[in-house]
Formats: sequence, structure tokens, C-alpha cells
Amino acid sequence: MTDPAPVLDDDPFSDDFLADPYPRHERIRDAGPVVRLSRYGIWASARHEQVFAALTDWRTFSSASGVGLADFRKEKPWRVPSLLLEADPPGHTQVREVMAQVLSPRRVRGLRERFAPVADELVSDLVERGSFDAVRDLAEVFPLRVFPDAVGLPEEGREHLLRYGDMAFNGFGPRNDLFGRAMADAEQVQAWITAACRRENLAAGGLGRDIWAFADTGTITQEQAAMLVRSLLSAGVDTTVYAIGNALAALTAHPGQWARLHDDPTLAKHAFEEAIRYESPVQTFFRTTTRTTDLGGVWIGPGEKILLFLGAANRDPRKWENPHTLEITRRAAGHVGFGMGVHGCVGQQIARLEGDVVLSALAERAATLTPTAAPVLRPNNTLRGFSSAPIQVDKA
Ligand code: HEM
Ligand code: OVM
Repeated sequence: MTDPAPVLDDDPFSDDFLADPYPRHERIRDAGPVVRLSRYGIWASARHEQVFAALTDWRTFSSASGVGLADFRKEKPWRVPSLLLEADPPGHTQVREVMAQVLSPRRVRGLRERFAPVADELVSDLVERGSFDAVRDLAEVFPLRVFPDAVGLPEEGREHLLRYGDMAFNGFGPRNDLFGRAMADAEQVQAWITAACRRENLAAGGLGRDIWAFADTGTITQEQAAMLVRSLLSAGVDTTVYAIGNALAALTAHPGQWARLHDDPTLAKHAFEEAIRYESPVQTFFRTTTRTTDLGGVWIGPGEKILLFLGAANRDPRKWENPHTLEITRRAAGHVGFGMGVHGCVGQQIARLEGDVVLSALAERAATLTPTAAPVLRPNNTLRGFSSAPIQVDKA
């Protein structure tokens, strides 16, 4: 026997919800393992156990109908669906293997010698200044200095990258004002992205050409190669900007944790991982059921959209002790900030490398971080983060 699911009228994509999600997450988690959101006629879960279970069962919880609110079987997607994100095995598996090789631990380890000096130089300039904006001057600057070069993108037009990420991540939500505003000028941005994915526009030695090399050997088609480069450009920029900004804001809000990190900058890796748990940059993704299923004692029929609150699962007190506190030495393994299962973030090693080099550079040079104004939210249907977080630093 199963229980009926509680019905809630929250709109997780409204300004109010996005501005202050955590108390709302708590209400949804406490209402039950799975709830109905009447506003959109969908299912939702904010508990770690059920979010984890859905992420690790792709046969029941499919991605092929889209991982946003829109059901691709009923609504035309705003762009050609991703071969990775918006696909199920077996099609997903083959292109995923290619992407996993391109972003292999070995390849990513090799990027450290290029990323670390850029972080050191940028951070030492900012620390000399004494005060700066952790988002505008650091989180938004660093990824754009290293990632487009690592991919091998043209210099011209790189400002389109953040705009495209904004479109893509707002695109997983409803067609609200956030999506409408992100889509202003969409054609221009999409035209630049499409051109940037072409082989001849990618520099030799970069990750983009590494993808194209698999087209040369016939492992994938040229169309697939271009689409995989598009995945890098869709998922690889805004995510790390938000993650680094959130980590800096969280560490600024927890001075004791910064003191520990300053004491031992080798903790930077742990600090970044914990920050992704604590203030998850990717807050939500959807799945669509392929069959009748029991999730946490609630029966869900086939063809139903379910919203998975990754950011709420990462603060579920049923899973975590003191979930609303940043503890950089806690075992954050098991968080779902990078997803889990077959779609688990294929770029997570690059993301961690970026977080590690930035946080360790700052930990070595700054004894304290003090906020000089409250962080300003940058609302997005999927991403949580800030457009500004002014801080003052004491040089070590
Ligand atoms: C998938 C988060 C950085 C590329 C995912 C998923 C999450 C996520 C939650 C799972 C999607 C799902 O289950 O439907 C993040 C966060 C990042 C980050 C929080 C930064 C801290 C990156 C970077 C890249 C990247 C730097 C590229 C270099 C991808 C791709 C997928 C993915 C291609 C789709 C994988 C698949 O469906 O098999 N990411 N990501 N991500 N991520 Fe990331
Ligand atoms: C993609 C992709 C993968 C992960 C996240 C994402 C915009 C896009 O393959 O296009 O967000």
C-alpha cells in the first residue's frame, strides 16, 4: 500500500522561491518523500534518498523527454536536444564514452599547469587591491580566462558564452520572465555557438579538437562531434562561475572555516566540494517516468514529469548532520550537486580543478575574508548564485 502524495502550491521558479529557497525546500521535504506541485501538475522530491534513487534509475526516470519542465514528446524543445543530457542509453552511452575520454582524469590533470598560474596571478592582483568583488572580479573572470582556451575557442565573441549558459539553464524552467529575458538576442548567441562548434573554428590541441578526432576515426559522426562541443559550451562555463562564486560567498559567511582553509590550503578541494553541497549551483533537474513506479511509497504513473531538488537533497537533515552549515572537512561524498548515475557530471574533474586552483591561491594569500555588502542574487530557473559579493581581504 502507498500513501497519497501531499499537494503543494509552491512555484519553484518564482522570484520569491528563488530568492529564499531553503525554508521552502524544508517544507517540501517535510511534506513527504514525493509531493505533487499543483502549479505545474508535476511530481517533485526534495529528499536525498528519493532524489538519489531517481538519478540512479535511468530506466524508470528517463532524460530523453528533456530534463527541464518541458516534455519533449508534447512541446518543441527550444534547441536541438543534447546527445548527452537529454538522451537515454544506449544512444547516450556511446557519446558519453567519447566525452569521458576527452575529459579523462589524465587529460584534466594536464590542464593544471595551465590553470594554476592564471589563478595565482589573478588572485595575487586582487589581494594586493585589498577589496574586490568575489563574483565580478574573480568567479566570472577566472573560468573565462582558462576554459575557452582549453576548449580552443576563437577569441572573438567569447562574451556569448555566459549568455548562452543563461539561456540553457533558464530553459529548463517554465517559459517565465527569466527565460524570456535570457532569450533576448537568442539568434545571435546561438549563431556564434553553432559556428564555434565547427572543426575549423577550434584550435589544435584543445578539447574541441579532441572531440573532433573521434569523428576522424569514425567513432562518432561529424554532426555528433559538433553537438558534443555544444555540450561543453552549454554546461562548462556558467556552472563553474556560479560554483566558484558560491564557494567564495559561503567561505566569507563562515570565517572559522576560512581560517582553517588559510591554515591548510591543501583543504581547498574539500572546501570546494562542501560548497557545492552547501550552495548547489545546479539546483534542479527533471526526469520523466517511463513506467509506473513506487518512489518512497508513492505510486507515480508512466509519462509523468518529476522535479528533483538537488540543492534540497544536499541539505536533507535525514542525510546530513548540520546540513545548513558549511563544514569544509566533512565527508561531502554522496552529495548530488554533480548529479549521480549515468548522467553524473562528465566535467566534474575540470570543475574541481578550477575550484581547487582558485581557492588554494586565495587561501595562501588572504588571512581573512570580510563581506563589505550582502551578496546580490542572480536569479535563474536552474542555477543558484550571485551577481555580486563584495569582500575585503587581509593579506597573509
Ligand atoms: C551533467 C552539475 C561543471 C559538463 C551535469 C549534471 C549536473 C552537473 C548536476 C547532471 C545532469 C543530469 O543528471 O541530468 C555541474 C556543476 C558544475 C559542472 C555543479 C560546476 C561546479 C561542468 C563542466 C562541464 C560539464 C565544467 C564541461 C567541461 C557536463 C555535461 C553533462 C553534465 C556534458 C551531461 C552528462 C550526461 O548527461 O551524461 N553537470 N556541472 N559540467 N555536465 Fe556538469
Ligand atoms: C548539454 C548540457 C549538459 C549539462 C548541463 C547543461 C545547460 C547542458 O549537454 O548540452 O546545461
